[in-house]
Amino acid sequence: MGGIVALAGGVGAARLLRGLVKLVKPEDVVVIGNIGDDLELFGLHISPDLDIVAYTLAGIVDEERGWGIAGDTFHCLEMLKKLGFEAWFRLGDRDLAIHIARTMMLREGCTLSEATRRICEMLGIKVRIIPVSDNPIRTRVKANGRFLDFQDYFVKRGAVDAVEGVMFEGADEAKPAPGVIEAIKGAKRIIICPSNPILSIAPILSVSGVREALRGSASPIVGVSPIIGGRAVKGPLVKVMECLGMEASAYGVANFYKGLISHFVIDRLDAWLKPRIERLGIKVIIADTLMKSLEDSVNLARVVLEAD
Ligand code: FO1
Repeated sequence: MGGIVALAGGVGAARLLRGLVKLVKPEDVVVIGNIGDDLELFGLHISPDLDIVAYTLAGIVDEERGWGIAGDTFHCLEMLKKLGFEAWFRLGDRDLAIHIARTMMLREGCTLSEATRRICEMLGIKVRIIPVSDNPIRTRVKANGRFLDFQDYFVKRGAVDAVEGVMFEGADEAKPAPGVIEAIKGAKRIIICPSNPILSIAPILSVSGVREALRGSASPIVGVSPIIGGRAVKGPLVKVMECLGMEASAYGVANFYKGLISHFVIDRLDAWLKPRIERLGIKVIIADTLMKSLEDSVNLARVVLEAD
């Protein structure tokens, strides 16, 4: 019997996963994480989406922000600012320790997936979190006629720009990290978390062999809509979809995953879209998809596990 595989971006994915591990053994869950948001700052390798999932599962995430470590301080960053360095990416002191540890492991010759496995072990996480690739993939967002690094677009500029295109630099050469394809092939259920399909899930799908392995799977592939009532729970998804000429709705997300997912969980507010989504050949499950409390996460995870 295979396990459960989840394709994951950041906060939305982490919130679903914290519910999932209350219903199934964490050892049976493999998370395939997005690395398109990774960046290098102060000589350190930062993997925001892998960390958001890891901190959430370790129970140390800053719940309000959804990223970073609860109760963290920012002394190091403040000092760097005094020294004249840019401090737009809010790296807390404890968070920095993780980036230092990861960077040291990478310098010693570890792959990103090995470093991630070791960090997860140190944090007591039993879920296996695998970056989709050990090769770098960098999401670049085209705005005002030029490509910006993802975090420049997202954090530094506050995602205010009209998006003219998105590319995943390095994706053509990237190979799936060890365990990624095997996990998909052996999975009894695959979840596409409520993450941004264009900025968080597409970089995962862009790695050679991933899409094919998903298409070849006979198990249910259950997507969860990150859009509720025409609004993204977090981030610039609606604006990005509109800019790229897509319908910014749960239907638009389902259409993006057409041919890939067997089931799609949409919010009650979007129940009216069910017939249209079903015409895409996708089974639709209507549920409460907003995850504020742990109970919300568990309830949504149950819906995802029971979809058939
Ligand atoms: N998001 C922000 O909006 N502002 C930040 O300053 C910021 C810092 C940060 C530091 C570490 C980390 O792991 C994540 C951080 N994030 C921050 C979140 C992150 O950049 C995005 O939410 C993801 O890349 C999108 O999934």
